[in-house]
Amino acid sequence: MSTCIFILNGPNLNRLGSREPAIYGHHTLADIRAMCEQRAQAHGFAIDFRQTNHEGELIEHVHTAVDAAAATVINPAGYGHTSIALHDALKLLTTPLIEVHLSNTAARDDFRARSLVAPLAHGVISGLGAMSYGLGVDAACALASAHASKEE
Ligand code: DHK
Repeated sequence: MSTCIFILNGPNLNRLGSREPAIYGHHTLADIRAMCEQRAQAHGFAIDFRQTNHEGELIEHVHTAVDAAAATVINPAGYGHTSIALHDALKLLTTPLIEVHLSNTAARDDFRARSLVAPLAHGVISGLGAMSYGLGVDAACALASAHASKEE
């Protein structure tokens, strides 16, 4: 079985740290990556952590996760609200999927209330800042282990 958790990040998340810190916090994406790596290691998993500002590239990353991930954590950022193509790509996954958001999207603009990813996810963690990722990794590792033992 794969022991790699894919953590995929959509547009503008490379600007974390300086991007609207009152909403997204002061942690950079590099900080979040290091935290996810530690967290996954504690569960016996490695991570493959990716970010892109391009929809097609995000879909390519999902395709790689389809072939190689034990589970996937995704912060689709703006594409989660708009991208049918991303939704279709995520449908290819046969391993667990967790959606994470730094901010509480339900408490923001109306256009952020709809997620095209959430109906495909095992769970959604939103509004806890960098902690959303940490909890997302914990959940992904637990679900990946459960999924692998079912497959045996
Ligand atoms: C990040 C974004 O870039 C927004 O487009 C989403 C999400 C919320 C977040 O909270 O992590 O609406």
